[in-house]
Amino acid sequence: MKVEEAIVDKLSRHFGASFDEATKDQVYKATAITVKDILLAKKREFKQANNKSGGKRVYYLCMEFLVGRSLKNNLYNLGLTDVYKKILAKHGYDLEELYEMEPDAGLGNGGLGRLAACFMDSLASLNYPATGFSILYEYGLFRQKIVEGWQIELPDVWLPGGEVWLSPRTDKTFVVKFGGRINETWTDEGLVTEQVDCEEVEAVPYDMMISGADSKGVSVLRVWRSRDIDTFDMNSFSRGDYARATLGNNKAELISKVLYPRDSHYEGKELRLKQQYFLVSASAQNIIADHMKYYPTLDNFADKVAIHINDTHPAMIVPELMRIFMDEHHYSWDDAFAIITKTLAYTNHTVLAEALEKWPEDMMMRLLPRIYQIIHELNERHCKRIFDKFSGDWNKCAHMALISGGLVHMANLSIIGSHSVNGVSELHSEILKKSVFKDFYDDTPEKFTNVTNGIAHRRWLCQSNPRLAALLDKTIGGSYKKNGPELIKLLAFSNDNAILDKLTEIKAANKKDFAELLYHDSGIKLNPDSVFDVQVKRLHEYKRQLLNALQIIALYLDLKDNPNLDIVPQTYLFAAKAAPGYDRAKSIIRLIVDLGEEIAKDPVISKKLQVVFLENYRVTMAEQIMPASDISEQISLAGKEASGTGNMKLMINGAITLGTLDGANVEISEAVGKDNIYIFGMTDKEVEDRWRDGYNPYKYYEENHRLKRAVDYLKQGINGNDFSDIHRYLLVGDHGIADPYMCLADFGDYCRARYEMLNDYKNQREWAKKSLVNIASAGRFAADTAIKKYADEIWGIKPIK
Ligand code: T68
Repeated sequence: MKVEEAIVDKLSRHFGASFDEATKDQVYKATAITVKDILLAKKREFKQANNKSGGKRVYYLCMEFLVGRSLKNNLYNLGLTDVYKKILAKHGYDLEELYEMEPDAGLGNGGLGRLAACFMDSLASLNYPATGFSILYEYGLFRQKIVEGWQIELPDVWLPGGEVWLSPRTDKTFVVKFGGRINETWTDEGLVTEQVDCEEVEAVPYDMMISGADSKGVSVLRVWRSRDIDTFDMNSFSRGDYARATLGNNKAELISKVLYPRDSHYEGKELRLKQQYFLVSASAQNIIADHMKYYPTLDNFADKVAIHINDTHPAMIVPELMRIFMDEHHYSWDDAFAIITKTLAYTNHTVLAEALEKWPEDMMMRLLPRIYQIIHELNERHCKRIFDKFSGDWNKCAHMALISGGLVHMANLSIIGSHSVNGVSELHSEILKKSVFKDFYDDTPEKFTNVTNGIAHRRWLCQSNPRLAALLDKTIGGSYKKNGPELIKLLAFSNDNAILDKLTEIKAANKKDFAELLYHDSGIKLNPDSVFDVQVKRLHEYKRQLLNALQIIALYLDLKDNPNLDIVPQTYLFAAKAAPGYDRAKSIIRLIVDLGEEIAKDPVISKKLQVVFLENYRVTMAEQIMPASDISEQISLAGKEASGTGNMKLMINGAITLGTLDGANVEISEAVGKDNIYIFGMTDKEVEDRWRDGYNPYKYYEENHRLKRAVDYLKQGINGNDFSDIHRYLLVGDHGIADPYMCLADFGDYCRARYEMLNDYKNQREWAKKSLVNIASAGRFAADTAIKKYADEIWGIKPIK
């Protein structure tokens, strides 16, 4: 069926409407359904080709996939944007406006979830057979509203509008068991282990298809929704107690109700543990059932299947596969373990101690008795081996144990269950080997490797910055779309003034667009002629939005002293969600909002300095802001940010990094060279030394007059609000050590680097040249590069021909 007919057909069948009668929302949905149909057909062909080749497949397990919008991405990747644009225009619809009808699929918190989504895109574009597994959260990450400076969380109702992309597969459900007890009986077939008297929850899969770009590939994202099996209590019903009759229903359905909104922090809630096991068990059963459809045995499982544990959240895949191999397929412990470890690989995404997951032993014993038994046995065997190998080193045993201090250590479980362990930037992977997982590295150095993160450059450059993409196409040809590193060809134009001026024009046009969009959406007016300095990411102390705020306060006070100060007009754009229970993060948001409002009240200073906190940061907003940014703030305390991916998205859009030597900033710096990035602050090694020698923030405060003034201003009240809690936090420690992320220690050098940067900004040609070098050097951070490395060195999968 032709596209036009297909849309007409969907409108009529789903909404009983013609183009003339339909609402814009209905036209969006009908359009999306036709695209989904194309994707389904494409997926079928791709799957058949893979079945024919008998190739290995990767399954990517992740509690979050921050997909964002799908219509634009899929049309682009299918090469159908223009076709759809024309047809819709014929009926009076602007495709760009239809894109706006789609809610973001916010099934993730931040970098980790977005990385998973970028990887699905690359896998499909490179023709690798891949399935992502996750949970169909009814409510994604909360919507953020700012009321009088405070963050308020509202539910994110994304399914109306988002569900058009999902295909329910009610024929492929699995049962997941919780609680009860374990029965072991001897029968003619040997020992039978069963979980009885337990709660059974049905896992119903919904598939979302993600098309590759200019390829035959389609990735499947399969998300599980929980459903009660005994949906109806007949006894209650016949007594007339209708509410109770459906009560069970709600309990099971709670599992997939809502995404936990804490990033970089371990959440020890029973429901979270249930979510994790729900994902793991449904996915493991699905993977094994698929395998058994084609092969009569699990002996070749590791040759046909690679499973990725994305952060420790799905770590229970290790005992769950052991359970299925042993209890259902009668493998011996050793045979099962050998196959399973060959199948599994694990990526760590954080070194923050508070983020490392440790589940209470008793909770796991009660909720997942069989899984607990298996982990217990894994632990016994593992500890014995370590004890023998390191001749009775109890310390090592204690560090490496799966169970210790009444807690189950999920990172340790992930490492011993996997054949590969990687960090997400070179620096981060080194830190894992040297400190966080040092004992494991001493034990099995061959497991440890690095794969630096990457971004879906077609989404973050070609789709979100069409002006820049058009210039690139004209200047270096379009091959960089397939092969990101070819962006380097742009370097040949670094002295071409016509190209440099064009880059400046494009940035100016993007800034103007963003300013208009913001004015339209929220009434906030930006000065597009100022430098756009952007810090957009989750709010966390270690990311140091507070350091940025302090620097702004210092500048503001300078301007109060001397309103005629000759500076480049500056617009600071912040956007960040704070985890709901994270009070410090919320009070930093409030500080930024109040600071912005106070400055805005000053008619003179506000012409040179503006601070805006953008509400409800999400993928779609990121796509709008990245192309309009001049300065990319990547200022985490060295050693804390595992990689960062916003740094790569900003770079590829021509923003220049102001950053510490942390995470992937180190590699960005190597890629662009020191003239094209502004690095400041302590290195991770210096941070360590500073702690060891005794860190005293007071010293920096006393020594730096501007810093002292800025910090003290917190106590004076900003926009009528008191921030002495932050003042205390920085100088004496508010419930803990003072200035735990060393904002004061890095303040001076941060201001120095920024001063140089703004000075250089005045020479727009030179600035454009730096921008060009950044764009040209960003190709190595294409997610395709990372995926090829995972495929070749970790998963052992091949593209389907
Ligand atoms: C991020 N981690 C890293 N975690 O902070 C970032 N955590 O440096 C890195 O670039 C990115 O992962 C991709 O590797 C996260 O985003 C979470 O979102 C998270 C969520 C739940 C629990 C723990």
